[in-house]
Amino acid sequence: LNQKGCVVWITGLSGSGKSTLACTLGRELHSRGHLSYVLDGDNLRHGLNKNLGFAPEDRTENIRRVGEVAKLFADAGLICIASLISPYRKDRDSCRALLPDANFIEVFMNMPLSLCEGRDPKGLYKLARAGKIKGFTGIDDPYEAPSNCEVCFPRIL
Ligand code: GGZ
Repeated sequence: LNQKGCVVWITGLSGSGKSTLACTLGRELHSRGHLSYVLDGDNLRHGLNKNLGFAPEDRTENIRRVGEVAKLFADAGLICIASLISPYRKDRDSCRALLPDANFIEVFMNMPLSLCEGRDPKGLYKLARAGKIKGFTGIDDPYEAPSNCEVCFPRIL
């Protein structure tokens, strides 16, 4: 194995395609002989982060933990693909600060809210609009778009 570890951090709204990209990227890397591992926010909330909700301080702690774990994977030489809404810029920047400059690649799923809400694969936007989920990102909780991302889908900033 001759591979330098890094973190690919995928951020964006719920339903913007983060998990799909993470999975596709992992498969593509595998086919090219690279070891990778996907850390998916939604999955980690069933284990490592199951004591956390969606209040701002909980999201911050969620991102902090995943950033630290991602760094461990990168230190071990893997390409760690982290897929979380990670709505607050300061939290993403804290994760970036854990790694050498070239080893943190921030990927922004730049999808309009209308598109994500139109897809609504889990019906969560509908619940949020009905007031049955409070503090839903993009509805009544902010999403701070990156200003310093390395990659932007589908458009270059
Ligand atoms: C945002 C929420 C919320 C609220 C539940 N706000 O698209 P999903 O459903 O499958 O993935 C989303 C997931 C977000 O977890 P993250 O760990 O990525 O969030 S963060 O980075 O902000 O900590 C969504 C679901 O949880 N979900 N309630 N209120 N998304």
